[in-house]
Amino acid sequence: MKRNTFYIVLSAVAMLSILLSACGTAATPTTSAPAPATSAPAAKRTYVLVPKNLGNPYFDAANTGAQKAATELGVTVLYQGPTTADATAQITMLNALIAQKVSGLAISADDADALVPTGQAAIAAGIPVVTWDSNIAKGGTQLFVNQADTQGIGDSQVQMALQITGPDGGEIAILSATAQAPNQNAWIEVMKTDLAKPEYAKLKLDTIVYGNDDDTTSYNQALALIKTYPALKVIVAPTSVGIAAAARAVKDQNLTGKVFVTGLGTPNALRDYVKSNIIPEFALWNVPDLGYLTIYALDAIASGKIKGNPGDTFTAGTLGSYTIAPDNTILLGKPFIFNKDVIDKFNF
Ligand code: RAM
Repeated sequence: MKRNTFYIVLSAVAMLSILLSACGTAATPTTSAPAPATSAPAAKRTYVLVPKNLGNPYFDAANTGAQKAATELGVTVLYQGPTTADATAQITMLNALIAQKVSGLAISADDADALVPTGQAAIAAGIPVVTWDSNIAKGGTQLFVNQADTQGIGDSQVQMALQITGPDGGEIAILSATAQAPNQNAWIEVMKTDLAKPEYAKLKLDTIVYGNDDDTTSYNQALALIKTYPALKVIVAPTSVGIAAAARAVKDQNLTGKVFVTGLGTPNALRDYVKSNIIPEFALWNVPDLGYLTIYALDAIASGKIKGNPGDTFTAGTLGSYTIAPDNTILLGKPFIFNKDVIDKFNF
């Protein structure tokens, strides 16, 4: 791919298959909660945007978009999450929010299966549940707001790794978030399938390690990778916390130009590493827009405008109209590729 490539170009066929299969392993149910008999007026509706963890710039960026939507809709959006990306902590917090009878929950899940009963309990209590970024498995959510198609995100990770190594390939390692993370695990499955294809035969995956979306753990994991695999060429970190920590480890070890980093991350956190070529390129989507779309989707259900069923259409402010796909998902768009040519155009 050329350095000035901005969008990952997906073929019409790929897009169609994405729309049909959208979130892969994290498919959502076709059942929806009944809309509350009488919806509270907008001014009284309080939603909670729940990230995997607090202190993560990625989720903070989503919250800026969520707050913009809240202002436009005249609703309140609280931003509450566990301090670590831990499903047990997230469930405890969600149970408290259900007991408080908030008007709706927008969750980035720390575990696809563990959160199903919690999502079901909220829905049974008449509290609409929408997932975004990282999905809850069947039955635990009414709608998944997918940031970009799972296949496209996974493909982008191995494509970037090969561009960085060049055609001769070399050793790569994956530094992920948590071992239970629904979104990273779905992307890693795509990456493994891609790596088995002839076009990626020159890339050798040494290992997959987990930094738990914690900066220190991710940094230490990156150091361990560098030490354990002396021929390692690229650390692929499909997590905003992991990619920044891995780049810092490479810089601190004076390995710039020898070990490279790529993956998914936020432009502000990675700008310097892109310019120093530790991260020649990385991918992401418009995170503020993801938060914005999520709150519009949640409000459409909570206000009774839609039930959240496949085929339902709603308008998400300046992003326009969305129709819920047969698998109960909506798709924000395509991932972007960020490199030194374009990174200064972004500020989040
Ligand atoms: C981290 C989280 C999040 C993921 C981004 C790319 O912030 O794991 O779920 O989407 O990275």
